[in-house]
Amino acid sequence: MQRLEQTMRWYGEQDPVQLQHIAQAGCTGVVSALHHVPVGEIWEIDEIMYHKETIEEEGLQWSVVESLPVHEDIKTRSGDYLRYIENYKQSIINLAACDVRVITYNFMPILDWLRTDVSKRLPNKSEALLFNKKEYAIFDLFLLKRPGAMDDYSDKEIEVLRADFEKMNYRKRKTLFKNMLYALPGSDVPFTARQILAQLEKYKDIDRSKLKEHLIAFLNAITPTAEQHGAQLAIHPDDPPFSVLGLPRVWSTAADVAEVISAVPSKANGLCFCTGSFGARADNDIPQMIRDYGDRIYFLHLRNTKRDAEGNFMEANHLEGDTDMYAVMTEVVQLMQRENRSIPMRPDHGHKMLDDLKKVTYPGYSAIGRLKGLAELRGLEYAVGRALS
Ligand code: DNO
Repeated sequence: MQRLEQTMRWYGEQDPVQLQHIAQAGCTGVVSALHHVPVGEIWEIDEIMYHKETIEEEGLQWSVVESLPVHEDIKTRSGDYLRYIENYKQSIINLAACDVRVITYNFMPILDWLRTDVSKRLPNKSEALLFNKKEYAIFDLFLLKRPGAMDDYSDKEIEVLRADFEKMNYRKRKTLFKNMLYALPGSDVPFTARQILAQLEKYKDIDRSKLKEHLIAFLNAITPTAEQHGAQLAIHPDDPPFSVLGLPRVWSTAADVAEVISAVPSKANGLCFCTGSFGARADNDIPQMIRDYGDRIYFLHLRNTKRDAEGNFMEANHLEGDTDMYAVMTEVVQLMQRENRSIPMRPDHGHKMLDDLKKVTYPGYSAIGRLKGLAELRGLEYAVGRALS
C-alpha cells in the first residue's frame, strides 16, 4: 500500500527546528531550499550537494525543494528575464543531477504569503496566523499609502476604515506594518515600504491575463528541460488566493489550474497542492480539485483555515476548519493507490504552543504545532487506508 511521504520544512542550519527534531517527529524527508543563494542566481552542484549531505547525515532525505524562487524580472518579463530563465533551467539541471527532483515555486508578484497577524492569541493561549481583511485594508490605505488604493474602496468604506485606523494605537500600527512586510520565507530582513512601492510600480501595466501569459511563457521555456531531466515542477497557490495591494493573481482557483495545464500540458507542469491556500476561498472544492488534477499533484501541503463572513481567515487545527480533511485524505489515499506512487506531504503551518511560545521561530513553523498537525494527519491517513483496504 502506498503511503504519504511524511516531511517537514527545514529552513537550513540556522533553523531552530533541527533535522533531528524532524526525524523524531517521524518524518523521512525534509522540504528545503538554498535560502542563501540570491533569487535568480544558479544553484550550483556543490552547494546543493552540501545541503543534501547535511540532511542525509541525520538519516533524512531532501524530498522536495521549496522553493526555487522565480525572479521578479521573469514575472514582469522585463530587465534580465532571459538570463534568469536560463539560470532557472540550469538550477533544475543541477538539482536533478543531485537526484532532487520535485521543485516547488510560486508566481505571486513581489510578496509570498501574507498575514495581518502572525501571532493571534487563541482562547487557550496558543498562537495562530490570521488574515484580517479590515486590517489589511488599513495597512493598504493608511500605512503603506499605496497610490491608487483609494480607488479600490468606496467612500463609505474608506470613512469607516479611517475611523478604525485613528483608533488604532501606535504599537498596533507598527506590528501590523511589520507583519505585512514580513520577509520572504527563510529571510529575517523585512521589506521596506519604499521597496514595495517601487516594486508595485513595475506591475502597473500587468493585469491578470498578462501575468498568466508570463507564467505560461515561463513554463513553456522551462518544462522541456524539466522533462528531459526527470524533474517535476510544483506550483504553489496564491496565498491569500485573491488580489492584494492591487496585484494580479493567477493561481487561486480551479479555473486557473485548468487554464494553465491545458496551455502547458507537459507532465513536468505540476502542482504543489496546498489545501490551506486554495481552501481560503469558499468557491474552491478541494476534494473535487484532487479528483480532477491528482495526476499533477507532486507535493501536498495539508493545512486548514476557518473563514468568516467578512472574508477573514484563520489557520485552524489541521483536522478542523472549512476543508473536510477526511474527504481530502480519502481522495489522496485513493490517488496514491490508483497511480501506485507515494506523494510527499508536509503538515503546513501549525499553532505556536507549549514550550515553543518562548522561542523565536519562523511564523507558522514552530516544531510542536507542526508535530501535532503531522500526528493528526498520520492517524487520519492510517484510518482511511485501513478502511479502504
Ligand atoms: C508558506 C509557504 C509558502 C511557500 C511558497 C512556495 O508557509 O507555503 O511560502 O513555500 O509560496 O513557493
